[in-house]
Amino acid sequence: MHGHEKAFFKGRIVVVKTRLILRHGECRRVFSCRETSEEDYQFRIISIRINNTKNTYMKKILMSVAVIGFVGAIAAGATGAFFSDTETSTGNTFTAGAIDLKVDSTQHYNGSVCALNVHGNDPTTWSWNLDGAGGYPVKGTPCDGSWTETDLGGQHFFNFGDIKPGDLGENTISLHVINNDAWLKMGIGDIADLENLCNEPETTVPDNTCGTGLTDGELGTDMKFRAWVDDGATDGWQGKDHDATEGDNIWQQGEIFIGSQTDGWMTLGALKTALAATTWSVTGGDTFYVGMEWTLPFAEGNITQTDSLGFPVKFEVQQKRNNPTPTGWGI
Ligand SMILES: [Ca+2]
Ligand SMILES: [Ca+2]
Ligand SMILES: [Ca+2]
Ligand SMILES: [Ca+2]
Repeated sequence: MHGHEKAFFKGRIVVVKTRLILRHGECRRVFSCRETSEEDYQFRIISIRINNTKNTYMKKILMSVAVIGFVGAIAAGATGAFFSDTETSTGNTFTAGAIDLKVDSTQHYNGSVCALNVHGNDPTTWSWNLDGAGGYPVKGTPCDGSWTETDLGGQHFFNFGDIKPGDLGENTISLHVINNDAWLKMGIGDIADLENLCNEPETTVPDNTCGTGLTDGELGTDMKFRAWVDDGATDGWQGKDHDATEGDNIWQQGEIFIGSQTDGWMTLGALKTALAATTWSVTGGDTFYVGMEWTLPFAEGNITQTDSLGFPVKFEVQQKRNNPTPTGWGI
């Protein structure tokens, strides 16, 4: 212990439990150093020996300890290793559901069906599958009242230019709501019941309304229509595999006519009113069938010659969720 300054320190000055991080090269030999990483040293002050340089050397030591402590504090802050954890939920998205109505139609006329590609190989050709009752329509001639599921554009449910007393037709309309439960309404738009011109047989009847007004024609009163929910022998929609009379173009007992008529037959104007008062509930994904039948009875005569009856057929759906009492229909 020769040369130790005992006037200031009795025995050894021992500084323990002081852990400091220093950059490489700043290690002092008065400390025992242990390499902890490629660049840093972690060490512990083991002892400070004091020789005979008295206060000057003691100050250096204390200064050195102070500097070491300062550097160590910075180093500890820069390389802190707190326990931590991070959790991330990716791909959060709101996507609006769809209420998209698709419509298809199968048309019957005097017992013949407007069918796809019945004759020839053109997959886009629709024609009557057989001669109709009374020889009309003619088998193989074009027709346009049937189509597959689509948004409506230029399709016509009814597009006949030569109907006569005794004619009978029907369209089965399939409605597909993609892909949510919905309220559904069917509507008849503005009706144009036109006279067009009064030919000699009409004036002979006589037809006393031979003007150009929207109600001067007689088909609006003489033609009869009826419509029904074509849900088959079992109420509701089980699919054709389970209820073959669903969407079969035929009214069966138990299928409900629109309106209050026992046999369903009424004028187009009356059907329009009845449909306006009717709202259906449709389950998303189900196919909802409506049958709509028409006839110009034999009893009606010459007063309807050359007359025409024009009208839009409309469908509208509204979402069912959060909408228990649908209002604001556009049709
Ligand atoms: Ca008239
Ligand atoms: Ca059914
Ligand atoms: Ca049916
Ligand atoms: Ca007329």
